[in-house]
Formats: sequence, structure tokens, C-alpha cells
Amino acid sequence: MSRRRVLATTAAAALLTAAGCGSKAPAPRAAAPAVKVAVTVTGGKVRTASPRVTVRRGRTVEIDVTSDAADEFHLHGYDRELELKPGVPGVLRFVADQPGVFEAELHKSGARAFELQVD
Ligand SMILES: [Cu+2]
Repeated sequence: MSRRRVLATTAAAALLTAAGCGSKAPAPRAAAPAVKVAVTVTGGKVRTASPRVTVRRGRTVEIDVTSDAADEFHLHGYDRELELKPGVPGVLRFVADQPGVFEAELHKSGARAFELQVD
């Protein structure tokens, strides 16, 4: 068999395989990945990628907070809190199921972390 003929045969086989796949039930839709928000607190100053994070209602949100001092992270509205130990990342994961704009702050440093907007 010539090299060209081998390639043609392979291509035909690939087409057949593709047609076979099309007759199957569609694969279940993969769940949307969590919207991640990283928050770093150093010397009482907050760093985040954006002062307002917008997500669609129903999405899973994962907030990762690391502070160089003991603090308490609080997301208003959803009323979720994270007790932070110095240098130990804390993770808050939840489904954003209520629409609105919610403030996230750090209680001890008094700093505002960001606003979460759920559409
Ligand atoms: Cu608060």
C-alpha cells in the first residue's frame, strides 16, 4: 500500500468514527467552573483583581483569602464568614443564588475587599 493510500484510508476511518459519535446521545453539559476571586491582605491593605466582581446567578463562587494578620473575612448578604489565620489561605465556596450587590470586608483591618454583583 502506498503512503498516500494509507492516509486516505485513515481519513475515511476518521469520518466514519465521527459519524458514529453523532448518533449517540449528547454528553451531559459540563458544569461551569467556579468563578474565582483571590484576595490578599498585607499590612491592612487589600489586593484583588477588581473592586467589583460580577457573576451570573447560579454560578459557584470561590473566594480565596490570604491575610498576613489574623482577621475575619465577611461577605454581606450571603452572610458568610471566614476566620483567617496569618498566612493561611481561607476558602469560601458557595452558589451565588441571590441577586444583588454585596460587600465583602475584613472586620479587623476594616478594609473593604470587593463587591460581589450577582445578576
Ligand atoms: Cu461585615
